[in-house]
Amino acid sequence: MILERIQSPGDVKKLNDAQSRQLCDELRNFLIEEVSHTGGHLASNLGVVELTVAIHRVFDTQKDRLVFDVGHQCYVHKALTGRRELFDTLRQFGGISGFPKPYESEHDAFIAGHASNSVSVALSMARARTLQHQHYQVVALIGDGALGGGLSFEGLNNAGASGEPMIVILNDNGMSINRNVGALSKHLAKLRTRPEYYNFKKWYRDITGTSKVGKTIYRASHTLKETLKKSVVPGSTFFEEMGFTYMGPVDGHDVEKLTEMLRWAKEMKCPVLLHVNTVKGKGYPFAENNPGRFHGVSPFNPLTGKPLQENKATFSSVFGETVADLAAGDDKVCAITAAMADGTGLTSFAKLYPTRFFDVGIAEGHAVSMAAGMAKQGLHPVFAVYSSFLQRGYDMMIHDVALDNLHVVFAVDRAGLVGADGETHHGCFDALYLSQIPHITVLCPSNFSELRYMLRIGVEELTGPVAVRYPRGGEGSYQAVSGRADIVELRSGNDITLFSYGVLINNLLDAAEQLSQLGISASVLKLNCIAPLDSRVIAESVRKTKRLLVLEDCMGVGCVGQRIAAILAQEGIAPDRLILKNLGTTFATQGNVDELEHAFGLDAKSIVESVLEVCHERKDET
Ligand SMILES: Cc1ncc(C[n+]2csc(CCOP(=O)(O)OP(=O)(O)O)c2C)c(N)n1
Repeated sequence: MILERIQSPGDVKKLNDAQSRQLCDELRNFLIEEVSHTGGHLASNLGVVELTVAIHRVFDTQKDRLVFDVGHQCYVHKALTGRRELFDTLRQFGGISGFPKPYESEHDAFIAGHASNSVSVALSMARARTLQHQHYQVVALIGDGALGGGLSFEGLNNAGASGEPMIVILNDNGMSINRNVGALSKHLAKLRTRPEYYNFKKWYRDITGTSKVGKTIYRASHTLKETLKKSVVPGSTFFEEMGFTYMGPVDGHDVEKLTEMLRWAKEMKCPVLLHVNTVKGKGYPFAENNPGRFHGVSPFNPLTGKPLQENKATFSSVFGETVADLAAGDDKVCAITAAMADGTGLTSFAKLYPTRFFDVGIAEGHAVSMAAGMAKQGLHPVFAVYSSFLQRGYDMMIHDVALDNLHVVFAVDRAGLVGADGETHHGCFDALYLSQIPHITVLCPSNFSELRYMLRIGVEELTGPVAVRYPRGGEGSYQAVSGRADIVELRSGNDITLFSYGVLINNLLDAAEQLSQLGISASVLKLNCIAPLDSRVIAESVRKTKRLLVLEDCMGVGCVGQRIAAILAQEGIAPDRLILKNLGTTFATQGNVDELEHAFGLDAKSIVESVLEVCHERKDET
């Protein structure tokens, strides 16, 4: 086994072509085996095996900077940079991350998780290198899906004009999570079938020779070369128009060819774009045939490709069914996704109502502005988006939607802790940032029935911007639909008021039950709407219990608990004891949600402990 002997990228550099090919085969088996246990981004990683090996043959990632876009395709890189033996901890609590993390290894040049920033980051690193008179290469590795995001265009626009030496490797598999969309993706599809421009250039360089005279002719005859090129490879690429030297397209599963191309690109002293054609899921038939399903997988049987656990209903699937039902009754209802049709549950809507379904690509800001225009012209747009990615559309929410009080419904999926994807993917900001927006209504269903109910109210009855926020995965044991009230009392008590929203209400109810067995009677309040905030019921309860605990899985500063505390203080009814349980000021890491809730003291057991502490305090005082 060659893979077992690879301790660092230096060992990869020692391999010849045949050994490199063998290493790629071994890496594929390794990925399938490991990810079948841990879950993770399998298809994207299978697609970049040869590319990553070639990168490590040519570059020194300790010194050179390799910037991953999204970063979900970094597994091979991790396996080759000293972390192979940690793969059984991949995406687990305390284990290695499924995304690049500079704190994990000096080979991880930059944080990644959200798409389309790699060109900007690589350009900035190239600028830093030049300004500091240093010598290293900067490489951005970006997929065709991420390339369609607006931020990529800003990066290309700036980089192409800068003339700064850097390499953008475009990993073009024709896929985002689902089939890629947009005009650029059509342009790439055309380029994919073109003969390689690189071959022509190489031939041209070969005939001009490597001698001093030949090199001079080569440099001096640039115009002739360009004319000749156009006669061999007709039409210019988008990238050349943007100021890049375009190379490719090259077969992304030919490790020798890739190595050669990268060596060539490394010699250039300008922005270079290397276009690489890959197959998402390469080498594992189940993933090749269904790359969307194997984009991000839960543990599966490697022999059958089937998940180890049956797919159960989730908030996303319930959202998908409900929005399709709403569309059946109202032909103005449109659904928008930013490249997340499967993840947000919109697949069946897309099939049922293709003319009212819009996948805009990885372009959350654009999706929000587009929804605003639709609402202005009388449609009923619903933008389904993960909480953490909606961060990209925040200004558009304020400027394009809220200022004119437009009726756009935001279906904010993955609100709260998401689990194994970790820091970059937790939806731990939306409860704060959504609540800041004037005119907005933010609804928080605690179970599937409430999601159905609130979505219908949000689309059919409310006006202005509406966000319905719900978590990843399934519901808990709280099953009732608490109705139209902003706040409902689920349990009455005298010793403390416990208060939360969304699925966390289950932890409060569990805690209240355990507390009652310990002789403490807790009042449990459930907030259906966190903006605007109706504090009357809370104030009443706090007057009685004098103690308040607010449970949330979002950041601490500006959380609902802080807002309530401020309102109560203004009204002169501050509780004797206030316990705010939330994520505080740190980024929550990866892990399953139970582990993370426990780590942050958000689980029933931790709530009981905190309550016992303050209740005993008062007994001690009396
Ligand atoms: C801003 C943002 N929106 C959405 C996502 C979710 N997402 C993760 S990977 C991905 C598809 C990326 O496609 P591509 O760049 O072509 O990479 P591939 O997986 O095909 O290699 C999407 C939409 C994200 N990470 N960031």
